[in-house]
Order: sequence, then C-alpha cells, then structure tokens
Amino acid sequence: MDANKKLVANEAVKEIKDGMTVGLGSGSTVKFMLEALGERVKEGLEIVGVPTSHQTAKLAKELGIPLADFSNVDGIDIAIDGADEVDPHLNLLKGGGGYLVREKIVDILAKRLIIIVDETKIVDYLGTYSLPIEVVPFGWETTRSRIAEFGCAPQLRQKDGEVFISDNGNYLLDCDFKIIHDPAKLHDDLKALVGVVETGLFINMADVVMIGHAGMVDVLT
Ligand code: ABF
Repeated sequence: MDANKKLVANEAVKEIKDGMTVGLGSGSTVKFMLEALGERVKEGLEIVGVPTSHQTAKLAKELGIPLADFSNVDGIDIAIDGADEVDPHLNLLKGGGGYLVREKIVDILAKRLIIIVDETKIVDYLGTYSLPIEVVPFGWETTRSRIAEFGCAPQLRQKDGEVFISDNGNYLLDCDFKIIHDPAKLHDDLKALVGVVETGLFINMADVVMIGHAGMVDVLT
C-alpha cells in the first residue's frame, strides 16, 4: 500500500513548478508528497505552501517547505490532497483525518486540484466510509438529530478517549450512510442544517485523480 502511495505522491510533485503557490493537503499519501516536495525545495525549487492542517504545517516546516497563509497569498495555483473515497464522477469523500474544512477552503480555491490515492480508495458509490461532518459544538446534539433524519447514526468522533476537536475548534460527526446515491444533493441538504459547518463531500472539485496501483499510476481527469 505505501509503495503505491509513494509512487503517486512522487508523480504529483512533478506538476509543481517554480513560483507556484501550492495547497498542501493532509493525510498519509500527502505525507509522501511533502517529503518529495521537500527534496525538490532543497534542490532549489521556489514555491510557497498553504497547509490544510496543523499536522501538515508542522511536517512542511520540518522539511523546509516555505509556508504562507491567506493574509499573504491571493490564490492557489495547484493543490495536492488525499481522499478517503473517489467515485466514477471524481466526487470525493474526505475528512477521515479530521481536516476537511481547511482542505475544502484550500482545494476549492486551487486553479488545479490533484487528488492522490491508491486503488483502495476507488468506489462505485461514496458512503462505505463514514461521512465526516464538522459541526459547531454548541447544540451538537440537536444538529446530530437533524443529520440522523437523512438516514444515518452520527457518531461523535473521539481521539485518545477525548472528544476530537478540529483545527477550527469544532466537533466531527461520522455518519454511516453506507451508500450515497446523490452526493451533491446530500451535501446541499446537510449544509442547509443549522449547526453544520461543512461536510466531507467534495463535489465536482477534483481536476485530476492520480491512482497508484500495481507499480503504475493511472490518471483520471
Ligand atoms: C486527507 O486524506 C483526508 O481528507 C483523508 O482523510 C485522507 C485520506 O488519505 P490517506 O489514505 O492518504 O491518509 O486529505
């Protein structure tokens, strides 16, 4: 599995050119991408990265990748990010790591969004992986009830025995829809609920999906 993740991460880094502002995703495949990008920065590549999580920012700093935020960049040339599931329309289910809000803010701004996955992420329908939904902590129990009416049993995400708090100070509800036939409609319906900050459904956002499998990289656009 790691070999395919490394393969696709190294392939994606080739798309990064001098002078770019690069959205830096989160997750284990992106970790390999950051390591490859760090090597290219050491060799003289001049870029600046906008991280999608404290975790990514920490690793990028360790690797010597210059960082910026939206106070000093006015756009993203390319974003490279992972995903938990990819459907045939290149719609994504993301947020397994808990970083979906900042990922979506960066990814949606990118002129070009490249998603890097191994073949285990490719699905016919989104939803086997529980959908992460970021909610405001105040009244989360009532938000959970409203979300449940769409056909799931939202679970408050825990980490190390404590309630998981996102980088934005919110809670995450993981929702086991099992199969999502119309992810665009579900996203719109969920986003309309009071208390919902964002969902892990990334609809019509990916420009390219690079899939590492069996020592090769397939590219979907
Ligand atoms: C990130 O990538 C998250 O949205 C997602 O949970 C994670 C999964 O990918 P990986 O398998 O690479 O950790 O963008």
